[in-house]
Amino acid sequence: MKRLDLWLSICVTLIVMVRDAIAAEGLSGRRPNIIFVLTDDQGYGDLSCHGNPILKTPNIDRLHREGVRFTDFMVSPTCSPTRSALMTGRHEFKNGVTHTILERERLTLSATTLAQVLKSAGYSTGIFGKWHLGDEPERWPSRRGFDEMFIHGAGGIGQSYPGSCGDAPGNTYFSPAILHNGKFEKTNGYCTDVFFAQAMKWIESTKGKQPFYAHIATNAPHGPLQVRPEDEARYADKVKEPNVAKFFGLIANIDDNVGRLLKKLAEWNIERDTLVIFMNDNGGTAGTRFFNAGMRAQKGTPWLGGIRASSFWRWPGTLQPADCDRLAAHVDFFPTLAELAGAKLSDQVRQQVEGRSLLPLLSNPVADWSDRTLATHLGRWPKGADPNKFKHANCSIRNSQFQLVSVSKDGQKNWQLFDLKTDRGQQTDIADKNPEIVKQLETNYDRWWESIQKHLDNEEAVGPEQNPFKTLFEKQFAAGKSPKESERTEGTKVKVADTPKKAAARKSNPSLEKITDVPGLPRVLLIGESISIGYTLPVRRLLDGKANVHRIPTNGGPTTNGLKNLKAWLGDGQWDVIHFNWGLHDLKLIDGKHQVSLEDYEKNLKEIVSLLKATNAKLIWCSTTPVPEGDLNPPRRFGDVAHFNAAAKRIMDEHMIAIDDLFEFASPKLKEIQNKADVHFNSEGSAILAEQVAKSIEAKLPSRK
Ligand SMILES: [Ca+2]
Repeated sequence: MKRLDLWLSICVTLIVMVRDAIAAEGLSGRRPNIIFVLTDDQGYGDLSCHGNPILKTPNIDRLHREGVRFTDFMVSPTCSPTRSALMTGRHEFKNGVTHTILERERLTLSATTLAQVLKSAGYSTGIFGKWHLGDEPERWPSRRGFDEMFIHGAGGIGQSYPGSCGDAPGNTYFSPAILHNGKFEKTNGYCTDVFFAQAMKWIESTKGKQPFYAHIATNAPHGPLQVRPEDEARYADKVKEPNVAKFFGLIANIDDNVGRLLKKLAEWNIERDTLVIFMNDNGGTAGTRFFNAGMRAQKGTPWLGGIRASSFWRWPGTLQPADCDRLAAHVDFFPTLAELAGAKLSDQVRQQVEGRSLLPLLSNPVADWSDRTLATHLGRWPKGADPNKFKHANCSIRNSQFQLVSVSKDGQKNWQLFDLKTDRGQQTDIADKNPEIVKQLETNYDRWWESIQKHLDNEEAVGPEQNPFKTLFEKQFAAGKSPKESERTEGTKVKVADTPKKAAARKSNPSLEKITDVPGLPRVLLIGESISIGYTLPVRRLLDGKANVHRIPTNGGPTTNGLKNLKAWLGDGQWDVIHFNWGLHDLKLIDGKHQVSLEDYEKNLKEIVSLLKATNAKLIWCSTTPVPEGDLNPPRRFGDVAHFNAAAKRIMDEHMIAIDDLFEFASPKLKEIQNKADVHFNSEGSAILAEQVAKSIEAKLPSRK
């Protein structure tokens, strides 16, 4: 009898497996059009279909209602990592992607992208919006399998970091200049509207000829929360926090665009030939304080709230609407679409792909799905650091039931175990009671960590001196020509008063430009924030013929930013004198607290000083200039400067570093030289400060031979 039971159970299992295989086979090679909508920094809870009590997303909800929705779908904790996994079918670290900036956002050139695979299978391919896998021309999507490219640079519109990662200068969410097949176009309209409009225009031009893959990746609702006023107004009286109203407004605008897209598909009568997929790229952000679907933590963490995403697959007439609770992930996207497209994968690409085709689950959401483990790691260790020291800093490994999480500041192992079936909010650590499960998952984690080591090829990468998007933008508009009609985005008009050239001239700051050395003169580096940007040009003039006065290519920001970027700013060149300041940003108040605490400021500055001393340059510390009394925007307190300057002075005295006391120097004449209710100086003030700075630098210049 027992034997008969066993046989019966084997037969049933076999029948089920064969049925699932046949159903999946039915989808394999069906070659639908594919539209992928990927939003940036929208959380799982930022949708009405996921229970958000205020936000209304009727059109994305429709994708949910009419599609297969994966309810346990894993992505990475931040932007580029998820995008690289989607594009390659493997974990981001195997693509060299361990950050979102610092050249560590660049997808290794040795990977084959999903777009290349789809193209090889006869698809036309287009990308609209965010790429964030490398801004250098050889890394553009147009070189990596996309026929049509319409993208902004960096991780978001208007962002710029030292090295390769940066958008066209002067861009905001309104009418940004967008890189269209290698040329910038000045658009006219709100970014999300522009991306969807361009995608729909392209779809219209290509549909019916061959199947298409349209990759629409919005930069919204990622901050800065530059929202259309009418969208913000939809939520301004519904939530207390203005930022949440803005954030919801950004999502409402995306939802409107999804609605427009669905309407078009119906109009074109291609709904039943088109698979529309919707996802978000990492855990929630501004909306999570309001609603986080019962999960713990947000973007940038290995908790469920950092890595669980929406994943809706709508294909009317083919996919039956249903929830699928099987454990799935971004790495499954590539093999799923490749199989749908009937693409033939080379052995090399097969080896690249770690994910599984989801076709069996799309055919039958309760199909057998053997358990798996998925590793997560935030990355983002400091540039130049040994990744092994951060092995357990912000990581997790999970299977369908358990998640093992380690979060620690110093990289020490700090495993906690959670049963996701009974404790989705991750409130009860059950590691002590389940040593075997911990051990098993940890073994998997160690093996995984080992496997990624040889792929970390961006860690030491040095980026170009200037963001490639900026270089190209300046080159394109240097002749003073406004974009030709043919270069403009459909339905947009360039305002005569705001040509890209004028916008560039307005936004680009000559103080930040690179200078060419006059041979034989000593080399000076200015490091500081906006105050030093203000005096850079007059200092340069005052030391003309005496020194080559360089400055860092950006606002130095707080000490945390300095630590991150100092090596890149110092470059390989020899410096004779470095004149530096930090403090004005550290002491800025955010929610009533210093952006960087006084204690951390002191710690960071010590580290900075030791890095600077290693250059063998003569160092000059410049004290932070006075903060006026009264309400400032952003807020700063009048009295704080003294404390920060005192902490800095202690360090400089200890290291016998010269001090250029601009605080002392500027204080008696503040009324004349500083702007009203503002930390900045008027042009006369900058010139006066420059005299003092030039004087202290000149005293340290090497004597002429
Ligand atoms: Ca993101």
